[in-house]
Amino acid sequence: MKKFTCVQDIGDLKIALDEAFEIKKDRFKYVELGRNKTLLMIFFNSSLRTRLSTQKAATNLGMNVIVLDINQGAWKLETERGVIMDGDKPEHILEAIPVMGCYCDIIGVRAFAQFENREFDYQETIINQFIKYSGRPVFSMEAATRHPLQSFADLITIEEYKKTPRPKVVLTWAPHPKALPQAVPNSFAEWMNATDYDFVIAHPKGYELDPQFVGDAKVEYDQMKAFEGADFIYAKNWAAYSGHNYGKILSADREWTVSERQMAVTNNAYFMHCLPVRRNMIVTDEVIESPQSIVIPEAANREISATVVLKRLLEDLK
Ligand code: AN0
Ligand code: CP
Repeated sequence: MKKFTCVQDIGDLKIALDEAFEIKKDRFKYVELGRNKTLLMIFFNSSLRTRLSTQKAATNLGMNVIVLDINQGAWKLETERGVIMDGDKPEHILEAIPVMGCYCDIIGVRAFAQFENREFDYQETIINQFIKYSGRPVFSMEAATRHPLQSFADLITIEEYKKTPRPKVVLTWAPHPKALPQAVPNSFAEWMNATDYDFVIAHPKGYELDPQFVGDAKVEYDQMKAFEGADFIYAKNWAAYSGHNYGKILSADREWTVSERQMAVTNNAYFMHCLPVRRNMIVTDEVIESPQSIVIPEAANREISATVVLKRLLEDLK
């Protein structure tokens, strides 16, 4: 594997899952693979799980790790070409990226959507510059439109907990006080559409995701109807995608907060969320603390998805 930014990069999901379960049984099996190799993790945004699980994954493979928080101690980076740099940004990303490439073998990048310009975000301008100019294999630690390490961990988790070969999986929008990117729901939809699960997306009108991610999924505006008979509920907030509403909050309707009322009509569904989660906005205390909540094993699987991805990138290093 030369890069990891979307579901296509991982190839056959069955093979990827087999590899994940092999690594879960013995996470140090490939500890020799990363000897004297360096992972550089670049964060433009905050993180708890991605930072810790990816660093752990790298050490499982015997790698050295360097972490840089761009907003804490690095020079502020200009990202647009052609700008006269007389403002507050002392360095251009077009120098910074190849320099970063000099000090490592693999680069992970976290760069969220900025919600200023949909085209800039949806063209994946930042991570694509890393791919183009770093000279290193690059993987996404959540970019503007996708969070594939999360979706891979979600898939592993569903495979571990499912009781039928073709479970009903519902991605539901839930309210949140701040505008959040579409990366997690886009990516989750992309990965679910690559399986043969029964996949439904529920959200209020106006929250339609980019059709390229919705694919053939069923879209439901009635949350209770979507939840009927569900085996997995995957909650997430996102801001509007469409047109002039891009990046806006259109609803704060707490009727959409996942509670025992909606869970009661499911097939005793498991509750999932990528975390961090705002309790009693996205999900009630009762549901997230219930035995059906699998948010912690889901987070634990981030180490597994990251180990598989780094292993594959290491195997393809020249
Ligand atoms: C981020 C998001 O919604 O994309 C990261 C989730 C993994 N969440 C927040 O910023 C709260
Ligand atoms: N789920 C996830 O990516 O969490 P962090 O933002 O804490 O890394």
